[in-house]
Amino acid sequence: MTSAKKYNLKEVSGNFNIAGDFISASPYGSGHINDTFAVTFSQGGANVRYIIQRINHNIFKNPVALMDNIDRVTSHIHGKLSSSGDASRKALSLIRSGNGLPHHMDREGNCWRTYIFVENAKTYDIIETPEQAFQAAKAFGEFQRHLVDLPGKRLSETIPDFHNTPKRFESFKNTLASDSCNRAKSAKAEIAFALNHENVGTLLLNLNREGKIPERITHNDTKLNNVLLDDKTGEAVCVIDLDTVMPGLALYDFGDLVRTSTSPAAEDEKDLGKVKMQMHMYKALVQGYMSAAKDFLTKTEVEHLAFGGKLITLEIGLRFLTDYLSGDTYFKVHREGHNLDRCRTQFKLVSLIEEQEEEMNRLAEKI
Ligand code: ADP
Ligand code: GN1
Ligand code: MG
Repeated sequence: MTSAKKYNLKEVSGNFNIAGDFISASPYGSGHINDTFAVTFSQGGANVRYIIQRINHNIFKNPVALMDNIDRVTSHIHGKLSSSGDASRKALSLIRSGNGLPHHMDREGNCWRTYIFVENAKTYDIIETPEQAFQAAKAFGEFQRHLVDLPGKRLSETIPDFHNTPKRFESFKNTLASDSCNRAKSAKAEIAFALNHENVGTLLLNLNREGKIPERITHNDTKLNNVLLDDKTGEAVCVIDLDTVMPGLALYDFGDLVRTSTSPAAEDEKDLGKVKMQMHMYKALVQGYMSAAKDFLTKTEVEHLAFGGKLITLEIGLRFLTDYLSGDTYFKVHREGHNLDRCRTQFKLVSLIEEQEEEMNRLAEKI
């Protein structure tokens, strides 16, 4: 979590078109990348909340291009939702800065943005019910469907090669070769696991090159806690965390749902016995995703749903391992060995997916 004292949130929020008086700001959520604050304003006697975020510009090198992506994507989706009730809950709504931009750049070079706070809904770090899995997968499928006809130029790649697994392997191997923090000795089993799985990284990219899997506009960070579920109905309300919305493969999105919504264990659980690939959750994911995406997915995409889960779980595990070896410079960490713990849960899940991959494939065929 980020200290609210480090930044003057009253001053930052004063740069956005928010009516009323600033009341308070506090760090919010459990994201690994940006600094997120819930900010409360008093408007005509009522307290109204906003989400204000400082974009991590060490990771996102061009926050202005990133905000242009988000502006285009959210406007397009709002256009589609405008006839359907409360659109401001169903897609993120940007509040513009005083000079009409979707962001505010402060004197220190920090790029800030503000969203309407989606109330009466929350994110879950750990999956609890198959209904949640269904809802999350349906929401990300619908998100992809809404963007099939986004007009204008190709979206900017906010992090180039984000899901290029072979490149992730390359950078892992370079980090391992230098072992600048002398940590490789404490991760021998994980390093061996990674090196044994390098061949997994190429299949989808090859299918894409062969024209069997198309490039689409995808979310690319579809972990369970990037979708808000309604407190009362449990239905998915709104897909959030749009920093990585850019050209990608549909299976990356489905894959990250498998990674984060089949196991009842936390991403950083130390007891690996708790990590499970629960088939009933997987089934709910396939049903939810297909309910929204079946009309546009190709046969080859549908045939590789389980593979997408294995690939993305491996890739994120590899990224945690690489960050552990390089001294924890990318993901926020809250304890010693945090990234290594995260890596271990991911690799355990990869093994469990491998054991059940055929059954997972058979299940997807039937839906
Ligand atoms: P990060 O990139 O660091 O993961 P997110 O954009 O996912 O940051 O935001 C972090 C958390 O803040 C989310 O998991 C969610 O709980 C909350 N959040 C983000 N945007 C909103 C919003 N518009 N309304 C309510 N909660 C939000
Ligand atoms: C980060 O931003 P957040 O916390 O939703 C990361 C994802 C990883 C995820 C692992 C931009 O997601 O790629 O899968 O952590 N986001 C970025 O939990 O690197
Ligand atoms: Mg997030």
